[in-house]
Order: sequence, then structure tokens, then C-alpha cells
Amino acid sequence: MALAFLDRWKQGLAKTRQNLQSRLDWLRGVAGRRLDQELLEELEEALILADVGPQTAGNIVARLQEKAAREGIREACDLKEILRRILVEILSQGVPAPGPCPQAPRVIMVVGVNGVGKTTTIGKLAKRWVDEGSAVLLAAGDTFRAAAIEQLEIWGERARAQVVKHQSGADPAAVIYDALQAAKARGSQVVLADTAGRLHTKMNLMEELKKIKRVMGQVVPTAPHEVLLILDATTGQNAVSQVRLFHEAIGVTGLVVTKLDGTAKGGILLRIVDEFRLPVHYVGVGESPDDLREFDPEAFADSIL
Ligand SMILES: Nc1nc2c(ncn2[C@@H]2O[C@H](COP(=O)(O)OP(=O)(O)OP(=O)(O)O)[C@@H](O)[C@H]2O)c(=O)[nH]1
Ligand SMILES: [Mg+2]
Repeated sequence: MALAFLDRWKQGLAKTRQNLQSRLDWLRGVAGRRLDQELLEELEEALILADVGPQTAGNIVARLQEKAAREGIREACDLKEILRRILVEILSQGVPAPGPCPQAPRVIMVVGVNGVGKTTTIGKLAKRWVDEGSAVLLAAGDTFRAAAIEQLEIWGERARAQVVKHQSGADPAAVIYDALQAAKARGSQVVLADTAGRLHTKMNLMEELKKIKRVMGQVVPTAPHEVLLILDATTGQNAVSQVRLFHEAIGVTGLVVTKLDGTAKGGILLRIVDEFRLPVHYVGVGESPDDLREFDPEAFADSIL
């Protein structure tokens, strides 16, 4: 892996690393100690404090015990290396990232609560894919928040992607319908559909999202090909209930974790992947167009150890 890339990872995850490191500081002093119950309890506690959550912390310690027993390790000197292997195992699980979609347009529905970075992530993805040569169309499905449509248009210009929009307050499902029709007519390869994070009407957000999903399927029978849930890493444990809510309602296929540059709570990511078996496709490490990284379990594990 390119060194520069690892450096960017490490920069973005500096706070998470500091947090985990300060708590796992004893890792450096454990060389002579026995890998016993007391040590495992200390580790479990450190992991919980780093936002990994009790269930996943327990899982990590159980795996560690199992590996240590199998490999005949009785001393703590190799702890860091075993821990690293376990973190990579956990972060690599879940269904694999979807391959290229043979049927164009590939329709990606982007969801998440308000302010997590949906529109920004759409802009970053659009820029990346347009730069790679794809025709990308953005659907302004958030018709509720003031200025949401303009924000998407700015990203569209920046990324050189087309934008399909209606007026503010219009029916989001109707926007999505038109966007998918336009994508078919214009031969777009990818559609990124923005959605609201909160509604000001009586309609329940989940019902609205289900409706959008149905409408997508009416225009392109296999759509949506992906439902990307955006999570803000700084929300910590709250992200867990968001995953549950969206996954149960509309079936999430993958995650993007934003704002990892500004948080000490990257440990939450371990918990979510472990509990929901959902893959993290990308992470956001800043606000500019290039601050989106493909998720790399090994680099992530290295960054926090
Ligand atoms: N530092 C940092 N800021 C980010 C990142 N991603 C998004 N942001 C910022 O988070 C704020 C909210 O981003 P939006 O993209 O508007 O979020 P949203 O989910 O579309 O919000 P709503 O449309 O209100 O639901 C903006 O100020 C973004 O610049 C990231 O990875 N790092
Ligand atoms: Mg938005």
C-alpha cells in the first residue's frame, strides 16, 4: 500500500488512534506479563472505553483467547499482532462490495439522518466516478430542507454531473421517478439519489424512503442496486440505533462513515460491522471533494493500533 495513502488514513484517524492508544498504552508495558484473565479484562475494558461496545469487546477478547490457546501463546508480547489480526477479521466481514452493475443505470439510494453527510458524500462519489469516466446523474430527492437542492447543484457543477430536481417541497418520489427516466434516456451509468434526513410533514421518513425505493423499482426493475447508509462517526453509539432503524425499514447494503477526521470514536465502526455484518465501503475524512477513502480494514486496524 502506498505510504501517502496510509499517512492520510492516519491523519484522518488521529483522534481515534490517540483515544485507543492512550487507553491501550499498557499494551507497551505488557511484554513480560502473562496472558491471563486479569490482562484480558483490562483489554476488554479499554475496548469498551474506546466505543467498541461490550458485545464486540467481548467477541474480540473471546477470539483472542481462542487464538492464544490454539497457538500456545501464554505471554502478552504478541498481543498487539494478534489483536490486529482480529480487528482485520472483524472489519473484513459482511457481504462483499457490489461489483460493477452490468445493467445501466446503476441506481444508488443514499440515506441517513440529517446532517450526517449524505449530500457531501454524493458529491464526493460523483466527482470520483466522473473523473474515472462515468456519466453520473444526481437526483435531488431531498425536497424538504431549505437549500438542499442548491447544495446538490453546487456539487453537481463541481463534479460535472447532471442534476435532476423539482421545486422545493415537491414529492421526492416524483423527483426520483423523473431522475431515473432521465438517466435511462440519457444513458447515465450511475444515479446517486439524495434523500431527506428529516421530514417536516406528517409522513414518516421510513415510509417516504420505502415509497422512493418502490418507485425506483418501477422505472428500473432491479433498482435500487445499492442502499448506502451514511453514518456520522462523531455520533458514537447513536449510530447503532440508526443502522437498526434504516436496515429494518429499507434494507441497507453498505455503509459510509463520515467525519472520521474529527472524532475519537472510530471504534464504533468495529461494533457496527460486527453486529450488523454490513460492509463499510467508504469513509469520509474531511469536507473537500477528495476526502473520501475506500475503506481498507488493514489500514484501519493499523491506524488504531
Ligand atoms: N469534517 C468532515 N465534515 C464532513 C464530512 N462529510 C460531511 N461533512 C460536513 O458535514 C456537514 C453536513 O453535511 P451534508 O452533506 O449537508 O449532510 P446531509 O446528511 O446531506 O444533511 P441533511 O441534508 O441536512 O440531512 C457539512 O458541513 C459537510 O461539509 C467528513 O467526512 N468530514
Ligand atoms: Mg443533504
